Amino acid sequence: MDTYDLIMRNAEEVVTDDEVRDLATDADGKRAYVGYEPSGVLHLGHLLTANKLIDLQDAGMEVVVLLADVHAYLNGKGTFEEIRETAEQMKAQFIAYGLEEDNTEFVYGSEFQLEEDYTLDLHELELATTLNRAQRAMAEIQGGETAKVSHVVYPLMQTLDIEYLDLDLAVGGLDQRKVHMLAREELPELGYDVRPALHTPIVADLTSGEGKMSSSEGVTISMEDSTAELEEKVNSAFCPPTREPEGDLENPVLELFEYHVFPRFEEIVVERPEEYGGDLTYDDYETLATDLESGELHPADAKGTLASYLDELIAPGREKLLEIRD
Ligand code: IYR
Repeated sequence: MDTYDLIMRNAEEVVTDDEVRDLATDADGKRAYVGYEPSGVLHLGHLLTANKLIDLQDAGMEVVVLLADVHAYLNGKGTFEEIRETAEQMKAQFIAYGLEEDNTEFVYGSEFQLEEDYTLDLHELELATTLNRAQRAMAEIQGGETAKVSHVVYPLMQTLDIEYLDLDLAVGGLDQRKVHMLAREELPELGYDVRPALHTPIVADLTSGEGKMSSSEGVTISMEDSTAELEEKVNSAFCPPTREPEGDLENPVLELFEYHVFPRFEEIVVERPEEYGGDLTYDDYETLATDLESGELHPADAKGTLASYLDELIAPGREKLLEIRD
Protein backbone atom coordinates (compact mmCIF):
# COMPACT_ATOMS: atom_id res chain seq x y z
CA MET A 1 0.00 0.00 0.00
CA ASP A 2 1.44 3.44 -0.81
CA THR A 3 1.96 6.00 1.94
CA TYR A 4 -1.12 8.08 1.17
CA ASP A 5 -3.37 4.98 1.11
CA LEU A 6 -1.92 3.75 4.39
CA ILE A 7 -2.50 7.12 6.05
CA MET A 8 -6.05 7.23 4.68
CA ARG A 9 -7.04 3.61 5.38
CA ASN A 10 -10.34 3.59 7.31
CA ALA A 11 -10.28 7.35 7.83
CA GLU A 12 -13.79 8.79 7.91
CA GLU A 13 -12.55 12.21 6.85
CA VAL A 14 -9.41 14.27 6.55
CA VAL A 15 -9.14 18.04 6.67
CA THR A 16 -7.87 18.74 4.14
CA ASP A 17 -7.13 16.05 1.59
CA ASP A 18 -4.57 18.27 -0.15
CA GLU A 19 -2.66 18.80 3.07
CA VAL A 20 -2.58 15.05 3.77
CA ARG A 21 -1.42 14.32 0.23
CA ASP A 22 1.35 16.79 0.78
CA LEU A 23 2.31 15.15 4.06
CA ALA A 24 2.30 11.72 2.41
CA THR A 25 4.95 12.79 -0.10
CA ASP A 26 7.43 13.23 2.75
CA ALA A 27 5.97 11.33 5.71
CA ASP A 28 9.22 9.97 7.12
CA GLY A 29 9.85 11.37 10.60
CA LYS A 30 6.75 13.57 10.55
CA ARG A 31 4.86 13.70 13.83
CA ALA A 32 1.25 12.63 14.42
CA TYR A 33 -0.67 12.41 17.67
CA VAL A 34 -3.79 11.28 19.45
CA GLY A 35 -4.72 12.54 22.90
CA TYR A 36 -6.62 10.38 25.36
CA GLU A 37 -8.25 11.30 28.61
CA PRO A 38 -6.87 8.54 30.80
CA SER A 39 -9.39 5.87 31.69
CA GLY A 40 -8.22 2.59 33.21
CA VAL A 41 -9.23 0.12 30.58
CA LEU A 42 -8.85 0.49 26.83
CA HIS A 43 -11.97 -0.20 24.80
CA LEU A 44 -12.56 -0.54 21.08
CA GLY A 45 -12.92 3.24 20.71
CA HIS A 46 -9.33 3.73 21.89
CA LEU A 47 -8.13 0.87 19.73
CA LEU A 48 -9.59 2.36 16.58
CA THR A 49 -7.36 5.42 16.84
CA ALA A 50 -4.48 3.20 18.02
CA ASN A 51 -4.84 1.20 14.79
CA LYS A 52 -4.44 4.45 12.90
CA LEU A 53 -1.29 5.28 14.88
CA ILE A 54 0.10 1.85 13.97
CA ASP A 55 -0.65 2.61 10.28
CA LEU A 56 1.17 5.93 10.64
CA GLN A 57 4.18 4.23 12.23
CA ASP A 58 4.20 1.81 9.30
CA ALA A 59 4.19 4.87 7.03
CA GLY A 60 7.39 6.05 8.73
CA MET A 61 5.87 8.68 10.99
CA GLU A 62 6.69 9.33 14.63
CA VAL A 63 3.74 8.93 16.92
CA VAL A 64 2.92 10.89 20.04
CA VAL A 65 0.35 9.65 22.54
CA LEU A 66 -0.81 12.45 24.76
CA LEU A 67 -1.95 11.19 28.14
CA ALA A 68 -4.27 14.12 28.63
CA ASP A 69 -4.28 14.29 32.41
CA VAL A 70 -5.09 18.01 32.64
CA HIS A 71 -7.93 17.59 30.13
CA ALA A 72 -9.36 14.67 32.11
CA TYR A 73 -9.16 16.81 35.24
CA LEU A 74 -10.97 19.68 33.50
CA ASN A 75 -13.62 17.21 32.34
CA GLY A 76 -14.32 16.08 35.90
CA LYS A 77 -12.64 12.65 35.72
CA GLY A 78 -11.06 12.69 39.18
CA THR A 79 -8.06 13.96 41.11
CA PHE A 80 -4.67 14.30 39.44
CA GLU A 81 -3.40 11.37 41.47
CA GLU A 82 -6.19 9.08 40.29
CA ILE A 83 -5.87 10.23 36.72
CA ARG A 84 -2.10 9.65 36.61
CA GLU A 85 -2.40 6.17 38.00
CA THR A 86 -4.91 5.27 35.29
CA ALA A 87 -2.69 6.88 32.66
CA GLU A 88 0.22 4.57 33.53
CA GLN A 89 -2.03 1.53 33.10
CA MET A 90 -3.26 2.90 29.83
CA LYS A 91 0.25 3.37 28.51
CA ALA A 92 1.17 -0.24 29.34
CA GLN A 93 -1.92 -1.49 27.50
CA PHE A 94 -1.14 0.57 24.38
CA ILE A 95 2.32 -0.95 24.19
CA ALA A 96 0.91 -4.44 24.74
CA TYR A 97 -1.58 -3.75 21.94
CA GLY A 98 1.18 -3.11 19.44
CA LEU A 99 2.33 0.50 19.42
CA GLU A 100 6.09 0.30 18.81
CA GLU A 101 7.73 1.36 22.03
CA ASP A 102 10.79 3.05 20.49
CA ASN A 103 8.68 4.87 17.94
CA THR A 104 6.04 6.19 20.32
CA GLU A 105 6.46 9.18 22.57
CA PHE A 106 4.13 9.11 25.56
CA VAL A 107 3.65 12.59 26.99
CA TYR A 108 1.64 13.76 29.95
CA GLY A 109 -0.26 16.96 29.29
CA SER A 110 0.89 18.34 32.63
CA GLU A 111 4.52 18.10 31.45
CA PHE A 112 4.06 21.16 29.20
CA GLN A 113 0.56 22.58 29.68
CA LEU A 114 1.38 24.34 32.92
CA GLU A 115 4.38 26.25 31.55
CA GLU A 116 4.27 30.02 31.32
CA ASP A 117 4.36 30.32 27.50
CA TYR A 118 1.55 27.82 27.12
CA THR A 119 -0.54 29.58 29.76
CA LEU A 120 -0.07 32.97 28.18
CA ASP A 121 -1.04 31.59 24.76
CA LEU A 122 -4.05 29.99 26.40
CA HIS A 123 -5.16 33.32 27.80
CA GLU A 124 -4.75 34.90 24.39
CA LEU A 125 -7.00 32.22 22.89
CA GLU A 126 -9.54 32.74 25.69
CA LEU A 127 -9.70 36.36 24.69
CA ALA A 128 -10.06 35.55 21.00
CA THR A 129 -12.80 32.90 21.31
CA THR A 130 -16.49 33.36 22.11
CA LEU A 131 -18.05 31.21 24.82
CA ASN A 132 -20.55 29.95 22.30
CA ARG A 133 -17.83 28.76 19.90
CA ALA A 134 -15.89 26.93 22.61
CA GLN A 135 -19.03 25.27 23.96
CA ARG A 136 -20.03 24.08 20.52
CA ALA A 137 -16.61 22.50 20.06
CA MET A 138 -17.14 20.50 23.25
CA ALA A 139 -20.64 19.20 22.50
CA GLU A 140 -19.52 15.62 21.86
CA ILE A 141 -16.74 15.46 24.42
CA GLN A 142 -18.10 17.00 27.56
CA GLY A 143 -19.06 14.73 30.44
CA GLY A 144 -21.47 15.81 33.18
CA GLU A 145 -24.67 17.79 32.80
CA THR A 146 -23.76 21.39 33.41
CA ALA A 147 -21.01 23.10 31.47
CA LYS A 148 -18.31 24.48 33.74
CA VAL A 149 -15.75 27.13 32.89
CA SER A 150 -13.25 24.24 32.62
CA HIS A 151 -15.19 22.87 29.63
CA VAL A 152 -14.53 25.94 27.54
CA VAL A 153 -10.85 26.06 28.48
CA TYR A 154 -10.50 22.43 27.39
CA PRO A 155 -10.80 22.83 23.58
CA LEU A 156 -8.48 25.84 23.63
CA MET A 157 -5.84 23.74 25.33
CA GLN A 158 -6.38 20.95 22.83
CA THR A 159 -5.76 23.55 20.12
CA LEU A 160 -2.46 24.59 21.68
CA ASP A 161 -1.31 20.97 22.11
CA ILE A 162 -0.98 20.72 18.34
CA GLU A 163 1.55 23.56 18.35
CA TYR A 164 3.37 22.74 21.59
CA LEU A 165 3.90 19.07 20.69
CA ASP A 166 5.26 20.21 17.33
CA LEU A 167 2.90 18.05 15.31
CA ASP A 168 2.27 17.59 11.61
CA LEU A 169 -1.02 15.72 11.91
CA ALA A 170 -3.77 15.59 14.54
CA VAL A 171 -5.70 12.31 14.76
CA GLY A 172 -8.93 11.60 16.63
CA GLY A 173 -12.35 10.03 16.45
CA LEU A 174 -15.01 11.93 14.57
CA ASP A 175 -16.17 13.34 17.92
CA GLN A 176 -12.99 15.49 17.96
CA ARG A 177 -13.73 17.21 14.66
CA LYS A 178 -15.21 20.41 16.08
CA VAL A 179 -12.18 20.93 18.30
CA HIS A 180 -9.89 20.39 15.34
CA MET A 181 -11.87 22.87 13.24
CA LEU A 182 -11.57 25.39 16.05
CA ALA A 183 -7.83 24.74 16.15
CA ARG A 184 -7.53 25.33 12.40
CA GLU A 185 -9.21 28.69 12.83
CA GLU A 186 -7.42 29.80 15.97
CA LEU A 187 -3.80 28.70 15.52
CA PRO A 188 -3.11 31.30 12.79
CA GLU A 189 -4.47 33.99 15.15
CA LEU A 190 -1.43 33.32 17.33
CA GLY A 191 0.87 33.19 14.33
CA TYR A 192 1.11 29.37 14.31
CA ASP A 193 0.69 27.03 11.32
CA VAL A 194 -2.52 25.17 10.53
CA ARG A 195 -2.11 21.37 10.64
CA PRO A 196 -4.24 18.74 8.92
CA ALA A 197 -6.59 16.52 10.93
CA LEU A 198 -7.63 12.92 10.36
CA HIS A 199 -10.79 11.48 11.90
CA THR A 200 -11.59 7.83 12.44
CA PRO A 201 -15.18 6.55 12.23
CA ILE A 202 -17.43 5.96 15.20
CA VAL A 203 -18.53 2.32 15.45
CA ALA A 204 -22.27 1.66 15.92
CA ASP A 205 -23.72 0.11 19.07
CA LEU A 206 -23.07 -3.64 19.00
CA THR A 207 -26.53 -4.93 19.85
CA SER A 208 -28.71 -2.44 17.99
CA GLY A 209 -26.53 -1.16 15.13
CA GLU A 210 -27.77 2.33 16.05
CA GLY A 211 -25.84 5.43 17.10
CA LYS A 212 -22.40 4.80 18.56
CA MET A 213 -20.73 2.17 20.65
CA SER A 214 -19.87 3.88 23.91
CA SER A 215 -18.54 2.88 27.27
CA SER A 216 -21.30 4.78 29.07
CA GLU A 217 -24.27 3.08 27.35
CA GLY A 218 -24.98 -0.28 25.72
CA VAL A 219 -22.39 -2.96 25.20
CA THR A 220 -18.77 -2.17 24.54
CA ILE A 221 -15.77 -4.43 24.21
CA SER A 222 -12.79 -3.65 26.36
CA MET A 223 -9.42 -5.12 27.22
CA GLU A 224 -10.90 -6.33 30.47
CA ASP A 225 -13.24 -8.78 28.76
CA SER A 226 -12.46 -12.46 29.12
CA THR A 227 -12.62 -14.71 26.06
CA ALA A 228 -16.03 -15.95 27.22
CA GLU A 229 -17.41 -12.44 27.78
CA LEU A 230 -16.16 -11.34 24.40
CA GLU A 231 -17.82 -14.32 22.70
CA GLU A 232 -21.06 -13.64 24.47
CA LYS A 233 -21.06 -9.97 23.46
CA VAL A 234 -20.16 -10.62 19.84
CA ASN A 235 -22.63 -13.50 19.53
CA SER A 236 -25.47 -11.25 20.63
CA ALA A 237 -24.48 -8.54 18.15
CA PHE A 238 -26.79 -7.19 15.45
CA CYS A 239 -25.63 -8.75 12.17
CA PRO A 240 -28.14 -8.71 9.32
CA PRO A 241 -26.74 -10.17 6.08
CA THR A 242 -26.10 -6.73 4.59
CA ARG A 243 -23.63 -3.84 4.74
CA GLU A 244 -26.44 -1.36 4.69
CA PRO A 245 -29.29 -2.18 7.01
CA GLU A 246 -32.36 0.05 6.74
CA GLY A 247 -32.52 3.64 7.93
CA ASP A 248 -29.63 4.88 10.04
CA LEU A 249 -28.61 1.41 11.14
CA GLU A 250 -25.16 -0.02 10.56
CA ASN A 251 -23.83 -3.56 10.68
CA PRO A 252 -21.48 -3.42 13.69
CA VAL A 253 -20.03 -6.88 13.01
CA LEU A 254 -18.87 -5.79 9.56
CA GLU A 255 -17.59 -2.50 10.97
CA LEU A 256 -15.46 -4.36 13.51
CA PHE A 257 -14.03 -6.59 10.79
CA GLU A 258 -13.25 -3.57 8.66
CA TYR A 259 -11.78 -1.24 11.28
CA HIS A 260 -10.28 -3.64 13.80
CA VAL A 261 -9.54 -7.01 12.28
CA PHE A 262 -8.45 -6.54 8.67
CA PRO A 263 -5.93 -3.76 9.44
CA ARG A 264 -4.15 -6.03 11.92
CA PHE A 265 -4.20 -9.46 10.24
CA GLU A 266 -3.01 -10.45 6.76
CA GLU A 267 -5.53 -13.23 6.45
CA ILE A 268 -8.79 -14.13 8.16
CA VAL A 269 -9.83 -17.76 8.35
CA VAL A 270 -13.46 -18.68 9.04
CA GLU A 271 -13.34 -22.22 10.35
CA ARG A 272 -16.22 -24.39 9.20
CA PRO A 273 -16.74 -28.14 9.24
CA GLU A 274 -16.44 -29.84 5.83
CA GLU A 275 -20.17 -30.55 5.76
CA TYR A 276 -20.85 -26.79 5.81
CA GLY A 277 -18.41 -26.09 3.00
CA GLY A 278 -15.11 -26.10 4.90
CA ASP A 279 -12.92 -23.14 5.90
CA LEU A 280 -13.17 -19.77 4.17
CA THR A 281 -10.10 -17.54 3.86
CA TYR A 282 -10.19 -13.79 3.31
CA ASP A 283 -7.40 -11.32 2.74
CA ASP A 284 -9.61 -8.29 2.31
CA TYR A 285 -12.72 -6.87 3.91
CA GLU A 286 -14.71 -6.40 0.70
CA THR A 287 -14.76 -10.11 -0.13
CA LEU A 288 -15.92 -11.01 3.37
CA ALA A 289 -18.70 -8.41 3.26
CA THR A 290 -19.81 -9.62 -0.17
CA ASP A 291 -19.95 -13.21 1.08
CA LEU A 292 -22.05 -12.18 4.06
CA GLU A 293 -24.49 -10.42 1.74
CA SER A 294 -24.72 -13.34 -0.68
CA GLY A 295 -25.31 -15.88 2.08
CA GLU A 296 -22.01 -17.70 1.46
CA LEU A 297 -20.89 -16.61 4.94
CA HIS A 298 -23.46 -17.16 7.68
CA PRO A 299 -23.77 -14.39 10.33
CA ALA A 300 -23.14 -16.92 13.11
CA ASP A 301 -19.83 -17.94 11.50
CA ALA A 302 -18.91 -14.29 10.97
CA LYS A 303 -19.53 -13.54 14.64
CA GLY A 304 -17.60 -16.57 15.90
CA THR A 305 -14.63 -15.59 13.75
CA LEU A 306 -14.83 -11.94 14.79
CA ALA A 307 -14.81 -12.94 18.47
CA SER A 308 -11.71 -15.07 18.10
CA TYR A 309 -9.71 -12.42 16.20
CA LEU A 310 -10.72 -9.65 18.62
CA ASP A 311 -9.70 -11.96 21.44
CA GLU A 312 -6.25 -12.37 19.91
CA LEU A 313 -5.94 -8.59 19.59
CA ILE A 314 -6.86 -7.77 23.17
CA ALA A 315 -5.19 -10.76 24.86
CA PRO A 316 -1.75 -9.11 25.44
CA GLY A 317 -3.37 -6.00 26.94
CA ARG A 318 -5.67 -8.12 29.09
CA GLU A 319 -2.66 -10.00 30.49
CA LYS A 320 -0.87 -6.73 31.16
CA LEU A 321 -3.86 -5.45 33.13
CA LEU A 322 -3.96 -8.58 35.27
CA GLU A 323 -0.21 -8.24 35.91
CA ILE A 324 -0.57 -4.58 36.97
CA ARG A 325 -3.46 -5.36 39.29
CA ASP A 326 -1.74 -8.26 41.06
N1 IYR B 1 -10.55 15.40 23.64
C1 IYR B 1 -9.96 14.07 23.77
C2 IYR B 1 -8.74 14.10 24.64
C3 IYR B 1 -7.69 15.02 24.12
C4 IYR B 1 -7.28 14.87 22.81
C5 IYR B 1 -6.30 15.66 22.30
I1 IYR B 1 -5.88 15.33 20.34
C6 IYR B 1 -5.70 16.67 23.10
O1 IYR B 1 -4.71 17.49 22.59
C7 IYR B 1 -6.12 16.81 24.39
C8 IYR B 1 -7.12 15.99 24.85
C9 IYR B 1 -11.03 13.12 24.32
O2 IYR B 1 -12.21 13.41 24.13
O3 IYR B 1 -10.69 12.08 24.87
